[in-house]
Amino acid sequence: MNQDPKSPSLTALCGGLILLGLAAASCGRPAASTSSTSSNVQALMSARDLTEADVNAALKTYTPTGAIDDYTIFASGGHGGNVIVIGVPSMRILKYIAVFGPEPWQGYGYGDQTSALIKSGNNEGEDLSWGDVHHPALSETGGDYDGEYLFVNDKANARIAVIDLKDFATKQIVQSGLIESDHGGCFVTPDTDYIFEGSQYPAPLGGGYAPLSDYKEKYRGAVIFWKFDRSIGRIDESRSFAIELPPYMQDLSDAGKLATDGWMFLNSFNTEMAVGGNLDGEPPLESGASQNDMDYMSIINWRKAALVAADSANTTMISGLPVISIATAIANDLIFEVPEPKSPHGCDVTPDGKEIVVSGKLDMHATIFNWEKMKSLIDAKDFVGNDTYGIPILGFEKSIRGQVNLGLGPLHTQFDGLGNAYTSLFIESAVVKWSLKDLKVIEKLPVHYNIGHLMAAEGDTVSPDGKYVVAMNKWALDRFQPVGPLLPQNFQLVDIAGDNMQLLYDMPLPLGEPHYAQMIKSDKLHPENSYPMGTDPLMDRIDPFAVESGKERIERKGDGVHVYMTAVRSHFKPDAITVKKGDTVHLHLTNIETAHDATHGFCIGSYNVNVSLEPGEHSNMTFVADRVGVFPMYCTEFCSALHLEMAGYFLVEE
Ligand code: CUK
Ligand code: CUA
Repeated sequence: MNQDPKSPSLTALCGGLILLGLAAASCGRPAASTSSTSSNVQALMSARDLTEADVNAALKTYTPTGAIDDYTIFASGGHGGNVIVIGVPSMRILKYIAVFGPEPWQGYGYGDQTSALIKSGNNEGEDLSWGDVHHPALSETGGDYDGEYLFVNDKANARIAVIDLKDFATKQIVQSGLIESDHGGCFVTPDTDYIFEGSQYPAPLGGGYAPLSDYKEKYRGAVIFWKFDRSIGRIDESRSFAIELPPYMQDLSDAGKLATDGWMFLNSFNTEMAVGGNLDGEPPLESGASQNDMDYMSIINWRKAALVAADSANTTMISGLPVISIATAIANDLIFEVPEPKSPHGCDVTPDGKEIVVSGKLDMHATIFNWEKMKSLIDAKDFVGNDTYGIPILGFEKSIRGQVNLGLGPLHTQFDGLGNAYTSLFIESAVVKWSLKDLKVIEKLPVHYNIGHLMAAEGDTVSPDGKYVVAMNKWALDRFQPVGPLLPQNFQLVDIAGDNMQLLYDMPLPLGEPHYAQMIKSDKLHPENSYPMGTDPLMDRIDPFAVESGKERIERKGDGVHVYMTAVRSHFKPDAITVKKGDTVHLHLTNIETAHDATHGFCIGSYNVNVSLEPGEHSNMTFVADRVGVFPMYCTEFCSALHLEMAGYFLVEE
């Protein structure tokens, strides 16, 4: 239970309740009885063993029925391969956005279009059905979230997905084949010209075999700059490029903004270039990779690199991408390195773009790199040496403004726009607030437990909102009732508006590990209520097989039986379909509803046919009727009073 000596008095709390009651009356709900509120609250508090701080937290998060959350979180679903949409401060889950794997309840990965989408991010011939989402990035205009698009990476398979926030649906998955895993992505440039995807574990670029003994010669990292074409809402692979990197393990990156616009910063660990081999008496990878006191942050001039890449004489095509070699990058002053303390993880550019905060898992400090200092070293070609691959190295002491001792296991940093920074302490299980002005620690708040990332409201923009931080904790021991050996993840909502950080709410998240999230003002999001009739959401166009009301039919053609169907409350038309064994069946189904939320599902049991259609949406399903029988087909959404009657038969005769 919270015991916060600074919590407001009960009188003030009741004042808050009265205000809530009055506000409620204006939206049609009964006003709280002011005379008895105080004693009612007292009774509730003692019955539930709540402190004043608890009630205070409850008042700050409780969101009455019909009220909308001020902020919306887009959180990675980790190895669930999806994105979770959450309201703040209520912490109510609003949606799962299917991305890298099938989501049966949305019919995602079952119809022709979304099945092809999942497979489209696959250059190696394996049918991937999952992804490991780490870093969602909202599209930006002028360094602020604009609410139009969301990008996420799949670390395991080195893929990037584009989600349109017009309908909260995945539109595109790209995989270059250049790299085998990614982690430094997604991060966007301030106007979303490019989406970065930095590799994590080095491998031969473009695939292929090389023994670990050839690691330093043949293994490489890379950062891919995917060109985003906002006019079509898709990545333009033909205008994307990459830069080859040394075989360090690249980690997080961030785009410069304002003062650092045009540059990017990319951490690395394992500059030792250890490769493991513990069964053969070699040091295990993790200790081999933790020998050096310093690793390197790469400093990359992406804007100039885009110009260099535009001339094909400067690049080599690998896996369909023009790649700038390390040597060409050095020759064109595109890449520099600066030492950074031991096994760094987080890399966060301050809102004014003037500094980069880096923290190392094995170092208790945050290091504040100063752009003015680094830029003058770069301009003066004042280097302390070169790495194994010839990349110029800036002096550490000359590049930093200072360091601040934060505690054990500092990982990621966010900002409130008031000159404060908030850093997650993984080992210490705390959020530490510190001042960017004087690099002094202000306050620590314990969290439960093992916090990875944290996110602040509009926290990655040029103008963070402050107000809230969410601690994304990986362990949830003793926070919720036990549900077996595996507990949920724990998102903890923290109020940062006052002088002291106040823990408001624990939210269990029973899904794959959500690494990162971004939090945007809800009023920046303008999703649509329905689709233009017959829309294929993936292509953003009227599907050529879209079916109009009155034009339903069954046609036998050279490539099989085409069934043109509509769905509307409460029937499918046609509702009886007979085909012959061995027929290829093409079901073309349009939901001809126009009302918001009037969704219909469609399934044929035993044939693995399952789609979900929002109003106006069209889907195509292709399958072979290879089994004789009578197969009920029905609507899977309780859409109307006669929902159970929204059914029919799919018959396969000999
Ligand atoms: S990472 Cu998971 S806690 Cu992939 Cu951004 Cu740091
Ligand atoms: Cu349509 Cu139930």
